[in-house]
Amino acid sequence: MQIMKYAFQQHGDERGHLIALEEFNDIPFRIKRVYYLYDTKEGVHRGFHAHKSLKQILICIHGSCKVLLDNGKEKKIVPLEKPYEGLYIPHNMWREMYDFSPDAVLVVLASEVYNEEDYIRNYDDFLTFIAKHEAN
Ligand code: T46
Repeated sequence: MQIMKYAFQQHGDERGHLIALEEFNDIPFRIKRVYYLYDTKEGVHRGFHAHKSLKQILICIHGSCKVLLDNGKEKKIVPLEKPYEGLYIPHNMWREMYDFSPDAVLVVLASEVYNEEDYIRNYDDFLTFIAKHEAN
């Protein structure tokens, strides 16, 4: 499984750093939604789903967390601990987020507005979905 982790351009000087993200230039899709997770309690695991068509970029802009990616055949754990790193998660990918530091702020840039119909929240359904997808 190929992990797509972006290292965004940092505009840094003696005052500090600034990162600017533009759709299609820095982010490979039109950004239709931004949401963020913060104050995640110790030991909590989130996610446990895949998306049928949604594409996202996850950026831990403060603190750190880990993301487990699973394409049904292979699993990879990706640490997110730098504000200039963005993890691309394509559709048809199971994800779990965990090991949040108490100060973690995880920002997500999404290619679509929120749609519960796009979620696959059962792991067996996910395996069935990708098997059908591959057959076509
Ligand atoms: C994902 C990972 C990285 C909304 O009303 N609008 C939204 O845009 C989102 C994302 C969520 N919600 C509601 C739905 C639930 O009642 O917020 C609540 C928590 O959502 P959820 O349990 O899906 O959160 P996570 O952390 O398990 O997953 C989220 C995203 O839902 C998901 O797309 O890839 O973050």
